[in-house]
Amino acid sequence: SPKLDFPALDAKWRSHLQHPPPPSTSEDKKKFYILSMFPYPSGTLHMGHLRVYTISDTLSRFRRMQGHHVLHPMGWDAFGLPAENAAIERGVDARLWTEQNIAAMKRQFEGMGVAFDWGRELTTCSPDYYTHTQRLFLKLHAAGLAYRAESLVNWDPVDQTVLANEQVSATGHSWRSGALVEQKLLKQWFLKITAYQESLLDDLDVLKDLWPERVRAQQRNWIGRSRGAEVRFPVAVDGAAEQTVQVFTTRVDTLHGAQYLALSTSHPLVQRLAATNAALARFVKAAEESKAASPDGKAKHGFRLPGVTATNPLLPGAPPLPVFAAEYVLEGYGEGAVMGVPGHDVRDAAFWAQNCPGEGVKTVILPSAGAAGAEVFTAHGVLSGDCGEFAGMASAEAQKAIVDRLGEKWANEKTQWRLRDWLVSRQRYWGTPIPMVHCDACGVVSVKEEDLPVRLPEGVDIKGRGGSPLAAVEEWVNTTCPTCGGKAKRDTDTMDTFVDSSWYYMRFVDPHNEKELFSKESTSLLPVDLYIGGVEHAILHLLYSRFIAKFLHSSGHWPSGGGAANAAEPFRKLITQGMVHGRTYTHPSTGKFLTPSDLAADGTIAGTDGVQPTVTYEKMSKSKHNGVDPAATIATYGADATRAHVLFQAAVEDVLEWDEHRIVGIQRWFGRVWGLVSTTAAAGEVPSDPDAAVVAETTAEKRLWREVQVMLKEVTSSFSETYALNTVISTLTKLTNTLHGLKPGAGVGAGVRYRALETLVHMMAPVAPAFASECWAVLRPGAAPVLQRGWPAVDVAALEGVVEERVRCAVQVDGKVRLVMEVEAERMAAEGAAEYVLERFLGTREGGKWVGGRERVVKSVVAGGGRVVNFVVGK
Ligand code: ANZ
Ligand code: ZN
Repeated sequence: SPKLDFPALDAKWRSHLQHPPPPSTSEDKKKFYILSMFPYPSGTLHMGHLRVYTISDTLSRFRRMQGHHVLHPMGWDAFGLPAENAAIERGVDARLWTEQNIAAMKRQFEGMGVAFDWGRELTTCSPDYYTHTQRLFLKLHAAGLAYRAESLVNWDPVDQTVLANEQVSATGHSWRSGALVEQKLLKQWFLKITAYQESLLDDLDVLKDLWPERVRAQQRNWIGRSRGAEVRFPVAVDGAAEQTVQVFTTRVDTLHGAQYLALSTSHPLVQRLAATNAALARFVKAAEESKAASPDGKAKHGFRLPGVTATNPLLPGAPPLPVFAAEYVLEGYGEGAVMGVPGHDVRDAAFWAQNCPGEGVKTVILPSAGAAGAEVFTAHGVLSGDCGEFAGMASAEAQKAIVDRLGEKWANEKTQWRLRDWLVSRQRYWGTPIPMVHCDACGVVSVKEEDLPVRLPEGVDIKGRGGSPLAAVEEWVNTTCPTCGGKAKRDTDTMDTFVDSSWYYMRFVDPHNEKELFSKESTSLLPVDLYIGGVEHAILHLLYSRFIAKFLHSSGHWPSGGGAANAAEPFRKLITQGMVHGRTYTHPSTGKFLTPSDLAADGTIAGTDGVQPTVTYEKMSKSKHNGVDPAATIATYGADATRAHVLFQAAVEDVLEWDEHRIVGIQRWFGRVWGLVSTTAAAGEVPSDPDAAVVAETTAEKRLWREVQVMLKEVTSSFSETYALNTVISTLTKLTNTLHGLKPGAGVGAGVRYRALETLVHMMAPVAPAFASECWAVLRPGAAPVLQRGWPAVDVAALEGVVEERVRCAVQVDGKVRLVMEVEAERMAAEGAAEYVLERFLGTREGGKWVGGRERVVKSVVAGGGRVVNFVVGK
């Protein structure tokens, strides 16, 4: 058969593959919206991109063949730091830099054989897009969900500039000036994501079995609902009762065991006392400085507030409790105050042991009534006999009873959330301008919708500008107030790029709409049916998107919200693809990472006498010299083999260890398929009516056709339900081997064999579109291309049709029947049938008696189509 040049095949089929037929608009087609997270235009596609877009392209081709109206768009997450840094460091224009990168990456996409709906392309840094990001901001503002508040930023006192967290070193110094970074209060914009905290948490249930459990758990934690109580403790300073300190606790059932109060170093009481107590002031300062340092040991640092005591409101007559300032109490959570219960909380126990050594520990919760108390028993249980009227109550019951008993004055139930509002102001240049102006007379005023977009000024030299670079662009900053027409100034911050990406998947349904984010009618394409991307976005991007989707639903922009059962969730099914790790060579004794040129041709380390390098697979990085350029792999092996390799090497959610040598396995497979296709065509075996129903006559034909149907069913389910794409490849190679192994006299006629081969090519098409198209053109000259054909339907009759599963086999030893056994028919038709029967026979009493050991069999004969096997035994 003629040899195939795979890169040439890519080129031959490229234009056909890149322009899939436009989705038919017929009503009966079900839509399928498949989306892979859009990339940052860094300029080069890396292995992670190759992997994610291979998955989404394969699945979108499958869905198209299945007859869905497929939406598979692509865009660019194009605002953000790298362009800004290029502008600052190299003086290049951020927009130009971004546009060039986009053009380069588009060319690389073409080489990958992926088909996107380029007609829907969007770029977040384009005014066509960000005008609507600004519109979204105005809508949030009008709904009371965007507000300004003071918040701390990292401030570089030398460069006079705000720094992003990632620009502050581990020791708290500026990456540029080296100055110790200060915290400075700035008024900044927040989006009120907490208004949706309840549904963001509860609707995670809707996503059960659709999103990876790990991602749901991370979101649940991040939102962090804690049900508990607030309890108020009367506090006396130097014997004078003066105020109450409120704590938040999830375990009010342990109140009898409270032995101290602990306050955060920024608690008003601590701050007040520190003003007149130098030692306390030093403790507070040290605690603030150690914030950046490692949290180990921090849990135990405490400072007893002299002369301060607290009374347990439940036990007014009991001895008063000491009060501490403590590092482990967080200022931003609950009340910034904790009731310490050493008997039932691990951190409290450690703190108590360090700060009040030798003092006893109260145990007030027992594992069960009458049981002995355990050391630091943290679970729920039963209240001990020391708990007065509550003794014997279960924790949950006691929590209610104690809050009731304390009454409104001393306690109330309280649900606490960990989620904080979303700080979206960035003191940066390359982002969506915040569409607000500041007027001395009117205050903060929103830009009128009809005046959008607030254009980002371009051609600005932002080199060396501190703070918000936009603040220095005077002709841009100075404007008129939309309300009074007087002089006003624009807000000079830009939005967090996560705002841009929080709604892009909705823009794709109506990307050219100039008037609104998207029309109501176009939302029938929502939600995204399948979203594929990196697990690093498990929290922020996915949570922000869920928030914005819920907002746009409740504000009437997405009226259906995807139907009642969907709860306005933007991404129905989520696949988080694993990372691609590179083959990494290290010197076994020095630990140095080796470059390819450090290795000799035989794989040992060059310049040594045969020292073997250590080989591991690790995250690709320049310093490890283990990066692989997908474009180079594609140029060598072709896009299809590269795609099949990517899919075959690991399950989609697992780490993929990139070992290019293994592509030969895929090449060999393709070669076999090509051999089958070309010999079939050459032998003139193409039936006159290739679409006629398959009629399998012989048992061998029935068996083969049935196997094809079993595989078709499996592959279909892998493409549409389980997403086990690596098993698709192994199933298809298995079928290839079956077809390859068919012997001329095995009872399978040309007709059935042809149809089996054709089904194989069909199933390969989503994975290897160019190669399958070529095979199809050979098998069916003149017919419509395979990618435009429907997905084959499973021949249910063949699947369920009776093919003998088990046959009775007479086992002879030296010509005498010694046992009749039931064996699997399929095994008897395959190679190794005699070994299979012998194995089974030796496991029986007769086998032991008449043969004994395997080594005694000198010859075996399978006869009667597997119904008789004779073993000749040596003397
Ligand atoms: C007494 C107690 C006894 C607690 C016990 C736990 C176990 P979650 O579940 O994360 O919401 N806490 C409250 N505010 C705090 C703060 N600002 N900084 C550090 N810790 C704080 O945690 C709630 C629990 O964390 C609260 O319940 C409180 O300790 C502590 F056997 O109160 B607990
Ligand atoms: Zn005004």
